[in-house]
Amino acid sequence: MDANYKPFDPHPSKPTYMPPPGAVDAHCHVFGPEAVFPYAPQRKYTPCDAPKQTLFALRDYLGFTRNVIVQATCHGHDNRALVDALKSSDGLARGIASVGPNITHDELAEMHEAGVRGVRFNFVKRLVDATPKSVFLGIADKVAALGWHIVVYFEAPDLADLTPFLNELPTVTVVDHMGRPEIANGVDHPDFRRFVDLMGNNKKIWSKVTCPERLSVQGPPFYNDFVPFARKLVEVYPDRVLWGTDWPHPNMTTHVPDDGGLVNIIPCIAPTEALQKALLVDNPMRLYWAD
Ligand code: 0GY
Repeated sequence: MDANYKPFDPHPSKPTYMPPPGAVDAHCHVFGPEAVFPYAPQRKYTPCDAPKQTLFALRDYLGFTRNVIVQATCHGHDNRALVDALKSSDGLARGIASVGPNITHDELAEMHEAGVRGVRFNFVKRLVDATPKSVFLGIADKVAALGWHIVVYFEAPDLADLTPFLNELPTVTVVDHMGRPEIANGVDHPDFRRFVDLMGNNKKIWSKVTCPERLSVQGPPFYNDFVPFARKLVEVYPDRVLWGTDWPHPNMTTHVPDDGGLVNIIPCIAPTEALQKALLVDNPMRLYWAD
């Protein structure tokens, strides 16, 4: 583990908000354990191990039923820890992999069998070396054939440049953490309006309304300044939003979030039972458990 790396909270609070039956944590990771699944040589950080057993125990403790596990950059294109977690989840976890341009149809089919339903394209410069868009488009065509979708991670200043690429993608595209808006600018800033408009213009684009702990300036326990951003997307596009813990919260520098506290924010961003059910159950089930 890196010297300045902050491990996840081993004893989160029990949330006071109870998610509806069948709720899905649609953004979380497994890390290692390093002794079994070593981190990638080209990684930009070395995390604290965060194994599948700890993730599944947290799922139950927080009142969730299912997980969508997203391949993190510290494991590069080596999806073994992810696939191992999916295989031992009794069908209660689906996965998003990270693959290179030489991935074969047979390798993708094997991952599909384990529960992978998409790939992630990462544009965040502190996490990965750049991949040419033509390479991503080639991968997109391969995974489209399996009915998978694409998850993209980028930061708000990159949205204008990326918009033509996002519109070119042949599949449903899920944007991580609302495209990382600059929360201090407020919800009406042109950068966030651009993102809201992108989802309005392209019905294949979904968003995760995630990561108050990364985006909020006010910080814990209520992350009040994050709420209007997430709530806007939930109310305008109720059938294209997903929620997740982001456990084990890699690369946090300001604080270690309390996962129970993060769950308690859900009714602030999705104020009705119908919106909560769409966000936590119907949307992720449609995208990840359709087959
Ligand atoms: C996240 C965010 C981060 C890390 C990764 O793949 C990753 O390493 O996604 C981050 O550092 O912002 O979604 O987990």
